[in-house]
Order: sequence, then C-alpha cells, then structure tokens
Amino acid sequence: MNIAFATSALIEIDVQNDFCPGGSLAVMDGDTVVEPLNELARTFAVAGAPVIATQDWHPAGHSSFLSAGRKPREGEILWPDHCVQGTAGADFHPKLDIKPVTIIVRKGFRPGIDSYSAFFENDRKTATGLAPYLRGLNVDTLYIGGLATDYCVYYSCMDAILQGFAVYLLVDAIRGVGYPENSIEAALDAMKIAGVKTV
Ligand code: VGL
Ligand code: ZN
Repeated sequence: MNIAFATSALIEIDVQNDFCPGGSLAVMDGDTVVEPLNELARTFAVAGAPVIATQDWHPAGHSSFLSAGRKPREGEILWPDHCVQGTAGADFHPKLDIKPVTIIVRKGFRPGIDSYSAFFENDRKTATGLAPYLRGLNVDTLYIGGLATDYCVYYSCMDAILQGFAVYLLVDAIRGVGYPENSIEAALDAMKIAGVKTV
C-alpha cells in the first residue's frame, strides 16, 4: 500500500464490544478487525496522519431498539439493545489501540434517529460534522475498516464517495452482520459500483 499520508485519514468504524463476540449485536469474528486496524493506525500516527474512530452511541430506549416496541418504518431494521451510552457494550474493544486515534465521532445519540454512516444519520440530512472536519485537515482520501460491513461500514463508504472523497475499503479489517441474507455481498457489490476501491 502506497499511502499519501499528507492527504489521507484512517476511519475505524464501530469497533465496540457489542459488535464483537459476546456482545449483544455480535458480528461473527468481529474482533478480528482489531489487529489489522491497530497496525494501520500506528502507521498513520507515525506519519502524522489523522485516525478517526466512530462509536455507535445510543441513549437507553433508543428508537432503533426492538425493545422500544415500535413498528419499523418501510425498509427499517430494529436491533437488540446495543451500544448504550456509558455501558461496557458501547466501549471500544479492549484491544483496540486508541492512542493513535485523533478524534472520536459518536453517532446515533438522537433518540428518534438511527445512524449507520459516520457522515449522516439515517434521515440522510443530519450531519455528524465529519466531512467538513476532514476537509479542514486537507484530507481527500479515506481508508475505512471496522464493523459492520453491511451497515455502518457500507453507509460510511457510500457517503464518503458522495462527499467527494476517494475511498479504500480495508477488506481484511471488516466483518459483517449478514442479515438479511446476502447483505454483505450486496453491500460489497454496491460499494464497488459506487467507486470504492479495495485494499
Ligand atoms: C450497526 C446496526 C445497528 C453497525 C450499528 O455498526 O454496523 N449496525 N447499529
Ligand atoms: Zn446502532
């Protein structure tokens, strides 16, 4: 990998306990993204390049939880309670090295809106502020990995392309939910068509 560190950033999506084995919304082998991301994060840090970590950060009783007892809107998926603010499930995986991380972006904290993407919440309008932040750092190229391939990684990559960034998906540092069936394959196909490159 020949990375232009002066104009690149690494984004580590939702490497949190609830998405790892033993968590309430565990992704199969979710913890295997930790080592490759750590290695890359240290490389970025040494080069003085920004490393962004995102955190799914829901208030208790969030509207995306099945336990809220709400009928899902068209195309919406409700989830088991996960990544509740301040709980161990919302913490980063204990082996994730956060020393190289330069900013943590929390999302999904508005009670009524779910948020998969690191850039925009699921209403597709409410911004997290990440795009202007990255532009302010003169970043035009993103290396993205983490959890989950078919949700937060997918929406983050697609929004990054829409925001005009070049996007490299770290294929050895992503794992997916796989629900509904073929969602991982569909996400990978759609990202490829959108212009996301794989490394
Ligand atoms: C995620 C489902 C619900 C993710 C977050 O990080 O991919 N998936 N909340
Ligand atoms: Zn969530």
